[in-house]
Amino acid sequence: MTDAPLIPLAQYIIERFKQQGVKHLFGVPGDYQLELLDYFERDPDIEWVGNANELGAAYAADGYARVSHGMAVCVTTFGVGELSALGGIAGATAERLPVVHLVGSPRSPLQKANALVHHTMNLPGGQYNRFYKMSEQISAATVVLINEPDDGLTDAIDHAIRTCVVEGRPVYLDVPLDYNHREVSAAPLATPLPKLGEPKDFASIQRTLMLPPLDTVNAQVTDAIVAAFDKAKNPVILADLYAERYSMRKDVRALVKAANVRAFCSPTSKSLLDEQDPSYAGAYGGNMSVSACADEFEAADFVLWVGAMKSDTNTGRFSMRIPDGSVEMYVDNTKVGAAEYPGTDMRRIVPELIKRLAKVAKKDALKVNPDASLAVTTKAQSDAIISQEWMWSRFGGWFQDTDVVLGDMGTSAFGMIPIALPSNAQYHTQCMWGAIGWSVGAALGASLAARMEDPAKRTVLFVGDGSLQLTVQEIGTMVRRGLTPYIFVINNDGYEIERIIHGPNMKYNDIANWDYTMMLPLFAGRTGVKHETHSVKTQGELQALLEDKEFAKPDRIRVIEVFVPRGDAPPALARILGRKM
Ligand SMILES: Cc1ncc(C[n+]2csc(CCOP(=O)(O)OP(=O)(O)O)c2C)c(N)n1
Ligand SMILES: [Mg+2]
Repeated sequence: MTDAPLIPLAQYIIERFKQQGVKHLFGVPGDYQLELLDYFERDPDIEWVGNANELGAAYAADGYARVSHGMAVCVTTFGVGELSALGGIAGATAERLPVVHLVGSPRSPLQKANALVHHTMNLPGGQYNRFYKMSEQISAATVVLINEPDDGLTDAIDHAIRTCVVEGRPVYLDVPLDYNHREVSAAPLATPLPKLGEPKDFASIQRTLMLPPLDTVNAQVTDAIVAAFDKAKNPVILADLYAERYSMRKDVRALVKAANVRAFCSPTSKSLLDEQDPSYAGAYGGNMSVSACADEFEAADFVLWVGAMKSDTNTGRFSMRIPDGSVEMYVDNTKVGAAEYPGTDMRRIVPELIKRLAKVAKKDALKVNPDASLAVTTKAQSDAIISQEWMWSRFGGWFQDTDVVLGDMGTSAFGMIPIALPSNAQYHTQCMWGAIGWSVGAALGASLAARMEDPAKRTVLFVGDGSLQLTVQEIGTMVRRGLTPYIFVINNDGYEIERIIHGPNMKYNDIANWDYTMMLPLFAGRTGVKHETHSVKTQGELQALLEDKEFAKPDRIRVIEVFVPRGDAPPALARILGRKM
């Protein structure tokens, strides 16, 4: 151990990031972390993505974590920068995404002297604990290196990163400017930290609580699930958001195959299942669902709910109907009817279930309900205005197999719910936290992560005009990084979803009437970056664009402004609000 080389603390952090597969860092520079950024810039394996503001950086980290199924990093400067990021970090908390919020703070002697430096709030009684205390409320771990013993710095950094990936939630890590250059032992780097999605080791907790060994409990819960499934006449699987977050896409798809039953996703877990497979029965969200999908789900006598997420926006305002005796699976608990098995982990149980359910698989469950058509296939009428219902089903036919699709929180998120995606496409939305504007930053991060996997992957963003205006500047970052997403701006002259909820004619639901066709010329500026803009008002125009083979190639960044009328909303939204559109 003593022979291990010493390395600068900043380099230690970088090595831990790289071990987690991080290749890009989002953020905005500031004088309290410029020297930290030097280490990033010198490292050939990690790239700094300068964002336009910190909120955009936090959203980008969120999108990057979703698509890479790994950790992401948002770097900000003390006070002014970090507070700008907090909305995005809180969103990552609500949505369960592993984001490290790395903050550069003033040099330690200044902090120890409680000096009144810039970016502090100039309040009596201490300057330096205020910001991290704010972050503490939204972080799975808060590590402030100045509060750690000199020989505990690498342990503290490791604690932050381990917590981030094990909990799948954001952590806060504060590094005083001078600490970046402190020499620390590289020895701990030889022991990799867990990766996102690796099951927790509950063994010691079980021992402390004097519970039976986990293997015994897992076996018991597996038996109970198999028995309940076997007894059911019409069981279904509901694959939900936590299964997506814990990288269980392959497992849940295999589970559906093994059980040979109809399977549903939820509004927030779209694309987790193979939506082209005959087993796929739609996105079930209680009253929000297409009626054929709801009818089929509600006729089931047993639901195996994998990775349940019971928020209002995911359950059609708690209107899902789950039969008694159904099963809910989580990474730290399983419920079988009224019985609970704390500590049990779906990541360990599902692989077992795949083997066991295959033996009691249902024989004739895959009769496709002829009324359960998932996309409306009305033909385009060349001069007709574009209605929400027509538009979303039309997009459904345009997606390609490996597309990464994002929908912002306005009408877009609801429009996408019933649209069946290609087998390997990904869909992301932020319905739990529900911050408008999230998708623009997230599309930047998602696009970078998708490009790492396969440069030919398309990123497709649907964002309302109101949402776009919050975070539009990240389109500048996309241009700067040579990314080529499709940005569909749904122009309905304001906050339509709000108008439907309340105040259809109130001025507070109006927004500035931008000319969205000017965005790319503005953001591309004088760079010579290729870009393309379209503005479509009729079904015929949108249809022609979506049929154009050149348009389908993601070889440049594109903005497509789509005009839809005020007062129109996707049927899912009308249903959840209990109103007829
Ligand atoms: C950060 C944030 N601010 C405000 C809101 C409230 N809000 C929810 S949806 C919405 C309007 C979205 O309008 P737009 O993006 O144009 O979508 P549309 O419904 O018109 O398609 C607003 C203001 C929110 N969810 N998040
Ligand atoms: Mg709008």
